[in-house]
Amino acid sequence: MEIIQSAPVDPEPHYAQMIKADKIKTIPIYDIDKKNPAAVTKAEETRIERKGNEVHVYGLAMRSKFIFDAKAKRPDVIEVNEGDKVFIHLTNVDLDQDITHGFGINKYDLNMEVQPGQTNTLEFTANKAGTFPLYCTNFCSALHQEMTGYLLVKPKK
Ligand SMILES: [Cu+2]
Repeated sequence: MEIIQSAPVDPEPHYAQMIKADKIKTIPIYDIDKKNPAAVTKAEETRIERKGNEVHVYGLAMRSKFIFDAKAKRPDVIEVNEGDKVFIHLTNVDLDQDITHGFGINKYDLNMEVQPGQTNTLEFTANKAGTFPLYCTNFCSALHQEMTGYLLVKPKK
């Protein structure tokens, strides 16, 4: 076979190949990992909890938004203080086999994947004050680029 064009586009899965359909044996739907104590399955369960200088975010990733705290005025915003230790527990409630979400904060050099049904945790210290956009880093649907939010880090006085 002749390769017509090849380009690196990682991590977005734009490469395509042809294969006979009967060769593919897939798992059509995954389950939510309910054994993970940080898992949340509904918007009502999302929340941001402070314990001293630790902030735990129990959020959802779904096409095409993040919900960190459904009760907040801006459910897609995480607000912390400079110096806080931040734990972002994100559950992907899109259960179709090919809907992997990502979570990235560019200025903090952070990125993680969250597979369908998985709860994954990202831990970091908010050592830079400011407003930082966050976004889904895996192509998940036509509205993928709408899957965004903000990390707000209040400066120390
Ligand atoms: Cu996504």
